[in-house]
Amino acid sequence: MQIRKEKILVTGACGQLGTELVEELRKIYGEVQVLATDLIDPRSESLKSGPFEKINVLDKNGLGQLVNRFQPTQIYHLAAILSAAAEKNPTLAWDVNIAGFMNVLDISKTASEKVFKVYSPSSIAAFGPHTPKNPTPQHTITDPTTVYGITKLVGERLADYYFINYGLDVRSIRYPGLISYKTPPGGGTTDYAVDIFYKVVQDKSFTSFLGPDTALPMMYMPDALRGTLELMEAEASRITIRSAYNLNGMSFTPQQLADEIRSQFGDFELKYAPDFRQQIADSWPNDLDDSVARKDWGWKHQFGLKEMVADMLKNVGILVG
Ligand code: NAD
Ligand code: AKB
Repeated sequence: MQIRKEKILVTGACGQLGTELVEELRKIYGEVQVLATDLIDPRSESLKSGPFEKINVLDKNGLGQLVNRFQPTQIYHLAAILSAAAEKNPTLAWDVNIAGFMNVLDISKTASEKVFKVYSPSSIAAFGPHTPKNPTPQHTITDPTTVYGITKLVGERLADYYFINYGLDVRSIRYPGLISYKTPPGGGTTDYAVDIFYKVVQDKSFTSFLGPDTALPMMYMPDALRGTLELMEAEASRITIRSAYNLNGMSFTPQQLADEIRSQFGDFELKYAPDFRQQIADSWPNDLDDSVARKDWGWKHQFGLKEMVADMLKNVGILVG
């Protein structure tokens, strides 16, 4: 059997997920094999360690030319506008999240050299107030009330459509809120669970924009990276879901997170000032049933709340001195 040498193009590479995913992909496939792209200049040194191109995913001609020039075998499409930012500019969110994804799908299906796999994440935001919350099944009611969630649901349907109608090997995960320390989150509703670590370590004080009892599904970045790579490496015959897989990590409320941080770090001032993001969080699941991902390609998370808090405190402590 001939082994294909993978070449990977990543859109939205400067974001919270992209920065770390590019690092992992370059470790596996080699630095020059992974082309990182974004609308903005790279912020981290690791992104500058290999090829980088500035590209707007809405520029279909420019993106098409880049794909024909670089000839990726896989595209990781991460460019997006997240939930809270999307509520402030729904038109932009629709354009980037839907038209941008359509551009990637169309270019992948017509590229001069074959694009074998496309990855484009979905989110717990694809669910809505009538979705069973605890846990949320793989197949269930999806009635998102945010523009971000609507675009994620449409993206799921498009992924399935391109697989069925054009045989494009599209794969996706409904990520919970991602918690990490290397790159700040990009304007989501789950961002509080990252911000709290910086505020506690720097100021010993944190004000949560979600109320104390708001339970949301969350995942530590190392699990998200591993899950993404495992899904992309799985045999195509094992992938039964082309829209997006539920993937569970942990579930906690701001109060539970604060209690765990207190037990490991010490006391700090905690206040609550819920804002418009409370309504968004209230429409999302509390916890996910990820049994289909476990059965299909062997997914299993490693980080629970305690382990995640210990690692975040250690690394944020180092970063802020
Ligand atoms: P982010 O906001 O941190 O990064 C998105 C990147 O896309 C940014 O660097 C931005 O500059 C870029 N971008 C925006 N518009 C663009 C355009 N027109 N052309 C090119 N680039 C553009 O987001 P993230 O957290 O890294 O999310 C990556 C993907 O994962 C998204 O699809 C998001 O919906 C999904 N996701 C993330 C989370 C999370 O908690 N971070 C959870 C669920 C799903
Ligand atoms: C957001 O809060 O918008 C993201 C997500 C869960 O999709 N973190």
